[in-house]
Amino acid sequence: MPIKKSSDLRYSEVTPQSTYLNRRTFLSAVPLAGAALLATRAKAAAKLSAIKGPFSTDEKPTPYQDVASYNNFYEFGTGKDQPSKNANRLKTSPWTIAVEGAVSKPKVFDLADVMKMAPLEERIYRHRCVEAWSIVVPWIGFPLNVLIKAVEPTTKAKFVAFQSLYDSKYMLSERSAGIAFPYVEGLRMDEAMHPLALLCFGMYGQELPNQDGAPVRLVVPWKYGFKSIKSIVKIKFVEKEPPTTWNLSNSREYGFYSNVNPTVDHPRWSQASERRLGEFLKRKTLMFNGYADQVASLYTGMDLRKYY
Ligand SMILES: Nc1nc2c(c(=O)[nH]1)N[C@H]1C(S)=C(S)[C@@H](COP(=O)(O)O)O[C@H]1N2
Ligand SMILES: [Mo]
Repeated sequence: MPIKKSSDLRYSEVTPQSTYLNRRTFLSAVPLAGAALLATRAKAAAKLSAIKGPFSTDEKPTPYQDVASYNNFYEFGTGKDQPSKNANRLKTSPWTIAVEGAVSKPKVFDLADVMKMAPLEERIYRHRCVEAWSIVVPWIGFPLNVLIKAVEPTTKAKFVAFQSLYDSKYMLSERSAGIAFPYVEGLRMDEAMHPLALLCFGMYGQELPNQDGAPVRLVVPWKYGFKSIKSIVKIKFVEKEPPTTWNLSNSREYGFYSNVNPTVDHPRWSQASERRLGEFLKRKTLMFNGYADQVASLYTGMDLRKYY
């Protein structure tokens, strides 16, 4: 028997009409349900004020709608449209970040205390995914080095390892996502201390929406997007280069450094150009995503083909 394509199915065959009618009655009879939903949305969009920070590009920010609906956040789905549909399951408060390892002052911080460590800045950064799309986002946060200095790393701290929240109750299984969880990332100590590396709590004048990594994420603008780990719960200072999720998943395609580099192609596609979300024509990808003046010196003497 030929299998019907879903587009051939009429609505009445998918949902029995009685259910459909009941649902309509339910919705109109219980306006409070709608009000509660709106309240949740309003909370997710709480305002976050910030002073203007350094390093902002004068390029036009990508429309908020694109940045909040075209995402990579595999814990909530592997399709770009899925995180914005599923990440409302994430409970972002209370939230703590455990900072540990090679530091004199390890501590489990409440997010609110971290957010008070320095004035919040708005920084408009370019952000480029390894999949050759890019966005321009007015992020809100402060340099990651503020938090690092507060815990006083010891001489053994050569790298920083980051870990995202993972809860199998409402996130994808490793099997369905195709990557290992919890999501982990890492930076060399000098990269993490670089003033461009942002500990980020918001965007477009508001708290981060869950799909963009609420309540706290990294933004490392000279590296491919996957280094910018979302929904961070743990930061550990270590002596050796820590494992990173995409390198674990496919080490030939994704290295530890992952600096944006138009001259080193991904094994399956060119990295020479990119498509800015909301635009039609492709644009050239810039070395270190346009931040070479700031960060190139971190890599002098390194073969960036070998350390991709
Ligand atoms: N925890 C977690 N962090 C993550 C990811 C993820 O799947 N899980 N995806 C990464 C990738 S591949 C990209 S491109 C950026 C996307 O950030 P955005 O959705 O805010 O644009 O988040 C990065 N951080
Ligand atoms: Mo990405």
